[in-house]
Amino acid sequence: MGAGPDPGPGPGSDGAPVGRRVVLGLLGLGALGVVTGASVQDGLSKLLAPVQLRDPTGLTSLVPLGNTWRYYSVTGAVEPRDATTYSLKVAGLVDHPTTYRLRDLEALPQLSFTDTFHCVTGWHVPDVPWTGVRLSDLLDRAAPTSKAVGVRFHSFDGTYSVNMTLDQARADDVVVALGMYGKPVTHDHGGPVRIYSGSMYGYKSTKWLSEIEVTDNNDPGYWEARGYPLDGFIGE
Ligand SMILES: Nc1nc2c(c(=O)[nH]1)N[C@H]1C(S)=C(S)[C@@H](COP(=O)(O)O)O[C@H]1N2
Ligand SMILES: [Mo]
Repeated sequence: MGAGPDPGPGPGSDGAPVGRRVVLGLLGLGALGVVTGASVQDGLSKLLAPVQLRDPTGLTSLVPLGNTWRYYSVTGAVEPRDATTYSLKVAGLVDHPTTYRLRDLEALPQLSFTDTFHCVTGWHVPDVPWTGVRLSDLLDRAAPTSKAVGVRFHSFDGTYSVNMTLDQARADDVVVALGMYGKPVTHDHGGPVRIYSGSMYGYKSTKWLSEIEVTDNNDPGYWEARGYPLDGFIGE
């Protein structure tokens, strides 16, 4: 796979849809990455993030970046938060609403496991080690009321949100992740705290997590309102 010649004149050449032109251009960039090494590929995958956002068809997933991360954000620059500025609210239909600082979350029992990350647009990253607090532990501590049926995750990017049913949110492989690859979750990956849901596609894993709101509904979140399935289970 490489920066092959343009398919040439023909009906598709002038009238090619924008998406196809973008992909052809990116194939050239991908070949450059293969020649010049992984660090260039990392840089490229960051550069490609905004392109991906304008690519609802997922065609840019065909770009030969290998099994590597794409950094996604539906907003522009997100202001970083750290141990002094970060907090996570667990609120809504609960008996014990709580606000956790980073050190509070770090003091809770941590779960570690390794899993393959799947974006619904086709790329995946094998063997990602995660560490975090089981969401079910935080929900137990908050004590949802009898009217609670859903959970809405909010992001301090101010825009992104995700729904899970309360039952889905209580699954063993849904973590409030503090660590990734044995280190704190980086800002680009949604740190200092993001969700990771092992059974679901990446869009269910809210980055820059600011609030876990227990609700009486399962209203769609950001991508769920834009056509991604409300139940984001991998393979369905
Ligand atoms: N706040 C926020 N969280 C988000 C997204 C986003 O755009 N904003 N994108 C989602 C999607 S579609 C995927 S595949 C993963 C990508 O995670 P990464 O950026 O760490 O690679 O984040 C998910 N969480
Ligand atoms: Mo995704």
